[in-house]
Amino acid sequence: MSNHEIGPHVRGESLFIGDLPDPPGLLHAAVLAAKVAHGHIVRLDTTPAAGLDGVHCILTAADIPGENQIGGIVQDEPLLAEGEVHFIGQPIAVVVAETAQQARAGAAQIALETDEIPGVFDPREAAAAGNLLVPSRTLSLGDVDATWKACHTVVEGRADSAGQEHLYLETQTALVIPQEGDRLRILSSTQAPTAVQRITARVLGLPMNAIEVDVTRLGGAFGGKEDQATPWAVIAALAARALKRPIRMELSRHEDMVMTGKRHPYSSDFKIGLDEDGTILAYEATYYQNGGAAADLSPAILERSLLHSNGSYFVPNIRVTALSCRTNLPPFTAFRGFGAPQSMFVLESAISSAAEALGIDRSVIQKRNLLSEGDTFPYGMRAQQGHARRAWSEIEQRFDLPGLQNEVDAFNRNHTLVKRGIALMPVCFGISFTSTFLNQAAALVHIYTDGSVSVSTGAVEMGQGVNAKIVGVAAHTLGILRDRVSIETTNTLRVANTSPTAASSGADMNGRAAEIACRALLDRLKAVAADLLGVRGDRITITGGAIEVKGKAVELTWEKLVSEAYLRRVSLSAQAHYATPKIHYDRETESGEPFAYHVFGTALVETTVDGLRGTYTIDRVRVVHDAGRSLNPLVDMGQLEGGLVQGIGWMTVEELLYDGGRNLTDTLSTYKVPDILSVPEIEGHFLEDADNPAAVMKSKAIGEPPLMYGIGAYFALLDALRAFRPDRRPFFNAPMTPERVLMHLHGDRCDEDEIDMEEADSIVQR
Ligand code: LUZ
Ligand code: MOS
Repeated sequence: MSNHEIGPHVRGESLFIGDLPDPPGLLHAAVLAAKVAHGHIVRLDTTPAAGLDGVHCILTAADIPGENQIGGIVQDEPLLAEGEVHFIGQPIAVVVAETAQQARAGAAQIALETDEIPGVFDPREAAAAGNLLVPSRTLSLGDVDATWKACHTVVEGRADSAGQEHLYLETQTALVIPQEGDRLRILSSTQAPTAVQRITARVLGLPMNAIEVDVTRLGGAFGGKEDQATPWAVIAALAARALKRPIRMELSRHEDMVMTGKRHPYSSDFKIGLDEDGTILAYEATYYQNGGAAADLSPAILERSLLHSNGSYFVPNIRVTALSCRTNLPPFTAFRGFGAPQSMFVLESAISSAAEALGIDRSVIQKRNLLSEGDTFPYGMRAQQGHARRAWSEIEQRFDLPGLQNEVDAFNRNHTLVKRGIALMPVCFGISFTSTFLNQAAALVHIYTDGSVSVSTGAVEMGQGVNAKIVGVAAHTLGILRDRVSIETTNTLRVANTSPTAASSGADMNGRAAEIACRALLDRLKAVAADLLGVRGDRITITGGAIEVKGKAVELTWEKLVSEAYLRRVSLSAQAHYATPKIHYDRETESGEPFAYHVFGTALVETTVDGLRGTYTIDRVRVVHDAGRSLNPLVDMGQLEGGLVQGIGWMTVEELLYDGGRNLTDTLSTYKVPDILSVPEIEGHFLEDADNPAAVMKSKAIGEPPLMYGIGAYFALLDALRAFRPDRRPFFNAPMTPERVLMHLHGDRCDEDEIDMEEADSIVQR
């Protein structure tokens, strides 16, 4: 079975790290984690655990041979706490035992005393106390201050969105096998093999060439394994080094939910100014990002929030400020969308408030302000394709919006206990890592003497289908059938210095690297064929494994050609590197061209709300999405559907709750994700004739953008709520749980307790 085959995968035959047979001598590691959100460690006595059955050793910060530091962007995060703890779930000690059960039992016996210090959990409180993870940043275009007085209507308000648990099916896990000497082989469920390699080397005090990281596949990641797979692999490596035994480290679901970071909650203020007709003249926002106890990827996520503050719209005067606030919660981290969903929710909230104030439909404002070709983004880049408007018009053409609106209005007139709502949600998402240097990838391609092909790249397969896409690119480029190509594990010995598979760009960049390597091989093979056939190389084409001269089939086959090339001592291996061209960004001036291109699309969301129970269904979502020339329409439709449903979950039923620093939703019985029964009818269409010159085989990235269509679910629900209670102002506090629906419809206040709308909101109208 190869790494990209769907049949065996859906039959459950794929091997994840947890499925691999135990190597001889295997031991298991478990961690003792902090039980208070902020405190001084006053006693840490491991002796009660040391004598337990099966326990081999207990490691603390004092046993780290290199640096006790796992921070990536900012070096502010110890692997194991020393002196102080900063969040519940922070690893303090590691117990290694014969079984995972014994290791956990050992951790429970360690005598730990912590003197609690007051913690901070609210990002606005942290900001007020000057507790930021990195300095705040402001992005601006035009002159906001000078524009307010020219506006017909100015609305201010507040919008909050909660965090989100990744809930990848496979929890964080690693298996480390000591090799000769100091060398370690690490099997890790990570999106970032090189980060695991680099941080392990740093913590163990070894050179990177002593560490091999191998990744076969992940059981889901969604950003949760971009930075946060690392500590578990490093902990296992630390134990493997200390004991010279293979070590497994696997978080239980509960440990994973308690200890690992999630999507950042944001609390934001907005101010929007418009003309009478709904044209947005000015927009201002401040985002308070709840960063948790260490920087992790928060600074990059905050940057992406700023770069998506204008959503799919042209906003001529804009000023947005983002603060990454340090709190005593597990460091929040990458999650599909990477800060863009949060800032797009704020703008959509502002648009809703403005629509309310102007007495027009929010879709009028949305449509009027959509980006056109050549419009400037707040960071100075220009919109290169008019696909924001194209996708919106295609929604209008395909789905008869006025007809749907009439149907919904009629339904709402005829029903008192149940109401329907609709909303449109345009998405514009920039493709490329915002840290320019990460936009590079590499591939290593071998053709074996039987004509079969082996491709290694830096891309990690996490269920998103990147291997299926790269097989397609390699087979197409070489002109052979897909079944001749296999994709190998992602391995730091074969492909070095990999960027994380993230930012939706895995197939884009690694596919391009594979394409370049395959072209080099093809050129060498064509030269051999030209010589064999006595024709010029440019007359030869290879398609589906058949060789043709000027379109006519010849005797020579792919297999014979490869074998002949080998006999002539022609290299059948190629390595290639790809660096996304042109992109640049200047953080001093907050301007540049950070993205290779943008992905566009629009969703039309329909919902029905039960006004007695507060429950609702998301009935149907129809999407027109720009996938460029899709590399693999089946995979892309899967990403569209999966991303959409994950976004709907974030906006509706997934409610991450904390009591101080304690996660109250740390089990599957208290944290609800959409199940198959709650999935709406989904109708996805890809824009036709949307070739993208800026990516591999004219495709577009797809991993993240569809998540943001889910934001439409929140506003469709608000639309239905307005049909029940036109007297109540909309509130912007996601997720829109059934409890919040009930509070809005029947509570004393028009919002629920956390936000005082009357104080937070103000409308100035001339
Ligand atoms: N990761 C990252 C990402 O390091 N930089 C990014 O810009 C990004 N964007 C989306 C998802 N992950
Ligand atoms: Mo990501 S949010 O790891 O692309």
